[in-house]
Amino acid sequence: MDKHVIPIGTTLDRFIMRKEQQFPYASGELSQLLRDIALAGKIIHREVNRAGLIDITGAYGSQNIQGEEQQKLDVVADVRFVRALKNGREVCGIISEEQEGVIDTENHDGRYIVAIDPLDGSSNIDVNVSIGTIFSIYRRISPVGSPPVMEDFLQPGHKQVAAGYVLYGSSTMLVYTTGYGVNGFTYEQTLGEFILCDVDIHTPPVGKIYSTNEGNWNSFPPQIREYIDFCKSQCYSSRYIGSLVADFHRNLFKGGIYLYPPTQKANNGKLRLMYECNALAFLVEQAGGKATDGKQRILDIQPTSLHQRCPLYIGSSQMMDKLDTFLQATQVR
Ligand code: P6P
Repeated sequence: MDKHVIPIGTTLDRFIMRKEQQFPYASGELSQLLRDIALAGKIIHREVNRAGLIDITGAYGSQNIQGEEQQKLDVVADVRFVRALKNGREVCGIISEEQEGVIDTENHDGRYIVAIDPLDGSSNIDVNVSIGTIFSIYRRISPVGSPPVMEDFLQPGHKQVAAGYVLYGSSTMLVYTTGYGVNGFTYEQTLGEFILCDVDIHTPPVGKIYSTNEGNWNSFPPQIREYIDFCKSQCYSSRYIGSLVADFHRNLFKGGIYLYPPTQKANNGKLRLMYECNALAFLVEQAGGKATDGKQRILDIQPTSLHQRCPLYIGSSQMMDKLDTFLQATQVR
């Protein structure tokens, strides 16, 4: 077997080690950071899977920076990931959907920063629908040895060195990229290991699924309504779980397109650039797909604030190209 081929069944630890051997300049810090994220994912897996058995479902009783009702598991996930990243010592700073400002880990020698949505889709927790963690990793810009600064975080998505998600579904999966393809690992809880199950994932260039909340139809831009009508004319299936990671993961494997356009409630879209859109855009491009905000590549957006939102159109390349013909069409009425 080609020594560069890493077989299905390989543990995440061994996969990371083998990949590191392919990049002699790698210092092992990013590898350790990925291990820290996987550890936190295992802990959240345990909490999510017993959520109904302990008093950990339901609202926490406070709101996050977005003004959204925090779920108890939201807060638990945020605490767990921040603690794992602090203890891992590779990360100098974190931004989280659940916290307003920059989290200084005090690891000022850490060379990386992390943007994270600790538990996306958390409103689905109480009804046992799949939820997920989304993460982006960047190299810091400020000097090693100093506290993190805002410019460390306000980097465009094309500067990511790694990104991925943990999907807590019928099985728990870790899917990530370091810019050299996308690989998927399933958590084998009896072993406590993430096991390689999907090697070098490529999303089909076309699919027959479109995902959007059609309850927002009346406030969708006309070009989006016309595109959705086109999807219906092609007899595509509408599949929308209301949990971004689950919707994205299904479309990644089956082919499809996910749309969160501007709406009356959210005139810049609902999803957050730094810890939702950028990570998924990096993944989908590595898998052969595309991601835009309707005007530009998500990964080219220059952030101006930590929690800024943007419209998100993401999925199979040919479906994204078709959408673009609708978005570019001048509306002659
Ligand atoms: P809506 C969950 O709150 C989330 O951020 C994503 O996981 C999901 O895709 C989206 O919002 C659902 O939003 O407005 O359709 O309920």
